[in-house]
Amino acid sequence: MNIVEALKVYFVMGSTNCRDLDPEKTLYEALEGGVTLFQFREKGVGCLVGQECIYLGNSLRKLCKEYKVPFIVNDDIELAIELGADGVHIGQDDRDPLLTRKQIGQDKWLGISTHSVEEAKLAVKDGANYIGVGPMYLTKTKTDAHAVVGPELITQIRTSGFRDLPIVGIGGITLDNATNVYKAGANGIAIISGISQAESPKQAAAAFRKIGEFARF
Ligand code: 3NM
Repeated sequence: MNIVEALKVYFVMGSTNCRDLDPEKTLYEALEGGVTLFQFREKGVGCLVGQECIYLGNSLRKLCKEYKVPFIVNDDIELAIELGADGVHIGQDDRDPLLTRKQIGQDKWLGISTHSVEEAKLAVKDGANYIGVGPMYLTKTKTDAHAVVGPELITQIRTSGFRDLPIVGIGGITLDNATNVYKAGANGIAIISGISQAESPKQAAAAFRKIGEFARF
């Protein structure tokens, strides 16, 4: 699958992000609703570790395969390889991008979180296939989130010579503000709580997808 198409509605989730539904059911609903990419991000207080994490990861990976939706793992290269992931996403402080590329190989997608034009430039130099830019808006999900950068930063990156770079906005994205992120120049939106905490993850995912089909830069 083309990465630009895949980024359109990028669902990010781990077991601690889910409320009423279990993670498998939440992802199932999100896939039914039309998310185009999934990132397994098993982080935070009470997250699964070891075999339990691998077990859940395998189950989520299988679900994505059924829906032909690419599967990305956050941060953990060994887990990504174990699960046969389509790519890895790393933050600024997580790990060395060049080493990560070496470990995952040329065929897998490498995503890097960025919070400034400088970080975006560096990520491209380090071989990122796409960058995450955030936080777009205030988020309660990531406790150590960077200060809000807003959709304007995406426009700034685009106009700094990165017209064709695959970019996804992340952080505090809701059905009310998602259009702004696409309009600023993003190829897609990455969402945790807007889908995982929704009363109906399926309906929320479908609504984000609908916005993604119509919003244009
Ligand atoms: N990364 P929600 S913000 C995982 O700014 C993550 O890089 C961010 O969760 C960044 O959609 C964020 O619930 C949390 O706001 C996104």
